[in-house]
Amino acid sequence: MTITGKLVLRTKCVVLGNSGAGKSAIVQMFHSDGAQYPKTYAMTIHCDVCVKVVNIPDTNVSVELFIHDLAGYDAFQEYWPRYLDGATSFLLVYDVTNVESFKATSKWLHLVQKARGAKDKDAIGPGVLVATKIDQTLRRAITTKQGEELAKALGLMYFECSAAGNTDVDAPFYYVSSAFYDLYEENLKNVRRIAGVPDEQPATSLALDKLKPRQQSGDSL
Ligand SMILES: Nc1nc2c(ncn2[C@@H]2O[C@H](COP(=O)(O)OP(=O)(O)OP(=O)(O)O)[C@@H](O)[C@H]2O)c(=O)[nH]1
Ligand SMILES: [Mg+2]
Repeated sequence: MTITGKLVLRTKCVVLGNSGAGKSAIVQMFHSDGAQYPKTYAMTIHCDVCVKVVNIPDTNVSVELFIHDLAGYDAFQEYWPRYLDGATSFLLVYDVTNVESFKATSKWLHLVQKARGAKDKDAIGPGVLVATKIDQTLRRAITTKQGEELAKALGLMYFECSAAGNTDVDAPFYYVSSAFYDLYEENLKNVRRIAGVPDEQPATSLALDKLKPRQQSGDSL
């Protein structure tokens, strides 16, 4: 596809999972390029929002991630649907040292599906399962294999990271950005097919051509 200028795509990316799972730590490390690790726990109240731009390699496309770091504490559950409303991508986080957070992932995925009114998981936009705190090797209760199996069952890509160790925190965000771009391209292709627009021609220019009044034969310019 030929695009002149820069194309910016925007996605509301919700980060969700049990309280204390490590969501804010991941978000803050990603947002600050590894500079800000919250050593002391500060519970998220309602939802924290930040924006980060991810450039898609070898394209002139960037994805603006509007990251919504959702409070996992139960007291906020009546607000979860509101913050999930309009989400088009998500990171579902659990703590590898905490079995409860691992077990709760299906509940969280169900909430995403409900908020999107989606009957099947493919309709809810790109999402990933993120196992965090892998630096806690001695306290680890959930293995990589268990995580991978869960991800497969939920139909999500699996990532492992440690915010404390600044290990692989960016990867799930990059994946979601790239998958969101792929989804955009796929949808654009479908629109082109329906509109009968050849792939090499910019869709916008053709749409404008079609809007021009047709010349009647014999009309002078
Ligand atoms: N060892 C270790 N500790 C971590 C890691 N990530 C977060 N923590 C700690 O885990 C605690 C909870 O982290 P948060 O990121 O605040 O958890 P949260 O999921 O945002 O929790 P809520 O805001 O209550 O939903 C904090 O004390 C962090 O310092 C990690 O990768 N390794
Ligand atoms: Mg938090």
